[in-house]
Order: sequence, then structure tokens, then C-alpha cells
Amino acid sequence: MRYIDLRSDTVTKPSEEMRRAIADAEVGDDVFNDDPTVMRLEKMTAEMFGREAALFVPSGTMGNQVCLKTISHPGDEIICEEGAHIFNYEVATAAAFSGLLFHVVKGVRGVMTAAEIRPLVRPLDIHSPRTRIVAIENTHNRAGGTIFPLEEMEAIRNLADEKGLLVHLDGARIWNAHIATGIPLTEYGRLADTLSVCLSKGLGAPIGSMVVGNFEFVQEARRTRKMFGGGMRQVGIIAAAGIYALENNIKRLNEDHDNAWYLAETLSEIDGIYVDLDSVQTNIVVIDIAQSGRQVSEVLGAFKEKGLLAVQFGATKIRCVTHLDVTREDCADAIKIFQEVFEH
Ligand code: TLP
Repeated sequence: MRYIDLRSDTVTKPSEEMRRAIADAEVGDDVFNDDPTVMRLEKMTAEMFGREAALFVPSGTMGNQVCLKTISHPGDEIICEEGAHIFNYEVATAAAFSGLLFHVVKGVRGVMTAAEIRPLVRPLDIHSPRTRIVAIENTHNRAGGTIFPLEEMEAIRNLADEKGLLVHLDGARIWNAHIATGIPLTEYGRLADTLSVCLSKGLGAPIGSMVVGNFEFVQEARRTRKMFGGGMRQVGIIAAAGIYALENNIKRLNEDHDNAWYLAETLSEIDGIYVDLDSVQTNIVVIDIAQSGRQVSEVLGAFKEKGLLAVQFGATKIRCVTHLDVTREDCADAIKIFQEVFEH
């Protein structure tokens, strides 16, 4: 059976053209710093964000964790929104590998404000952890792909400068924020000290994320990546897919956003289903089925039998993510399956 796969934008398969780019890639040993394709991808990414340097890493989790480890000491404190991926879905690596203490803020649709963060920044005191990092997630996965407003990022940047903190951006889906708002990537690059951005979510590459920042940081991050087992060899074959993704798959993200909106609006009309339409800002739709009295696991099972895949996202919620392997017709078919399961 061909499934309509809305589990995540990570499920995309490399296109024919991307596979050709992979096959044609020039390679070297990247741990020796001589893979020309990786070097091209790193230079290109740094330039896109208006920053000095970038580093290719295997995953978004490694991207975030390499950043956090590189800029902190064990016992330092990190402030982030309570739904953040680094807090909920990265296997507590920040605690286990970097010894970081989390202080989480309950935001609204994934957005926390500088005013909320300010009182949490601890004064230097021999008894207290040292507040070191503020981490922002844009777009915010758990909140449903919401966009972190640029003005608030700016306010957090200013607070960080005032208090001597570093700002990390989990930009796994920063491309979606960029396309939805028209805000240049260089603006995001300007407001964060360290960034982790993914090639294997909306952009359709099979593997890979990029760490971005200044020269000194990226040099040190290269050491951290090696420490975490992420030093790779003839990885130009994968970097070529990343270059292809950056060159071809950013501009089209609006299609995914339009499809997500179509799904969200139509599904919200079904009895027993609630979608917070204000949170549908990019390619993620979170569907609350609490009112239907149905169990998520039972509903997902019924979907699967009819050819639709989605994931559980909390006790009563289902997440659907649109991406480049999902067409408008697929979305229409997915809606039909929702209707069959909930209306019969
Ligand atoms: N998110 C995955 C799952 O881990 C939940 C998904 O399907 O959405 N930051 C953010 C904001 C992410 O959403 C993800 C992946 C990551 C980091 C980690 O990336 P990977 O999976 O490449 O380690």
C-alpha cells in the first residue's frame, strides 16, 4: 500500500535529481578537512546566515548538542521554553553530556519573552548555577510549527548582551520561518551566537544538519563533534544532497504551508476535532481529538489501515506534517480518511 506519510517532514526520500548530485559528488576525508563538497556546503551555509563559518553534522540533535557543549561548562544553566526539542526530545543529552541545568519557561505557542527571562537570570553568586545560554526554537515543533517573532528574538538578544549570556537558535525548521515571514536568514544569523539548522526536515536531504557561528566557535565545535563521534570521512556524498536541498528546496516551502493550512482548516470542521488555527503558521498541524472521546492509538490504527500515517503528539493529540513528498491531492485524501474515521 502507498501511504500518505504525514508523520514528519523527515520522511522525505531523495529525488532523482538529488540522487544524481549525490552520485556526482567529489569527496575527500572530512576529518582531514579535505572533502571539497563538505567545504562548499559549509561555506555556502555560513554565507546564507551572514556568519563566518559552519560545520556539517549528522543530525539536528547533534547540531544542538555540539553547540550547547561547546559554549558551556558543566553546572551552567540554560533557559528555554518548556516545549523545546532540546528539553523534551534529545534524550537528556544536554544534562548527560554537558552537565547543563535547565530552567524552562512556559511560553505561549512556543514563544517566551525577554521580560519573562530577565528575572530568571541569576546574579553571579558562589551558591548559584551560572546562567549561560538562552535557547530559542524557530519554528517551534511542539507548539505546532509556530514562528518566533523577530522583535522578541531581538529583545532576547539585547537582554543576553546586557547580561553576558549566549543565544542558541534551534533552527531545525528556520527555513519555514524564513519563507513564511520573508525575514532574511541573515537576520536570524545576526541574532543568535550559535545556530543548528537541518537539511533533512523540510528540505528533503536524507541526512544532515549545519552548526553556524563565528570562526572561533566553529573551530571548537569541530572538536566537540569529534568527541561526540560525529567526525565523518567521505561525507561529500551526503553534503552534495545538502547543497542540492539548499539550492532547490527552500523556495517551495510555501506549498507545504498552504497544504498545512488546507488540512487544518478543513479538519477543524469535523465534529470532535479541535485545531488551534492560530498555531498553524507553517507546515505542522496539531489535532486535538479529546472531544471525540476516541483514543489516539485506536485512531492512528484506523488511519493506517486506510493508508494514512501520522504520529501521537501528547495524550489526546495527533501531529500531521506536510513536506515535499506530499501533494495537495494527498492532503485531500488524508482529509477524506479523517472524515471516514471520525464521522462514521
Ligand atoms: N524533530 C523530530 C522528532 O525528534 C520529534 C520531528 O519529527 O519533528 N530540533 C527540532 C525543532 C526538531 O523538530 C528536531 C527533530 C530536532 C531538533 C532533531 O533533529 P534530528 O531528528 O535530526 O536529530
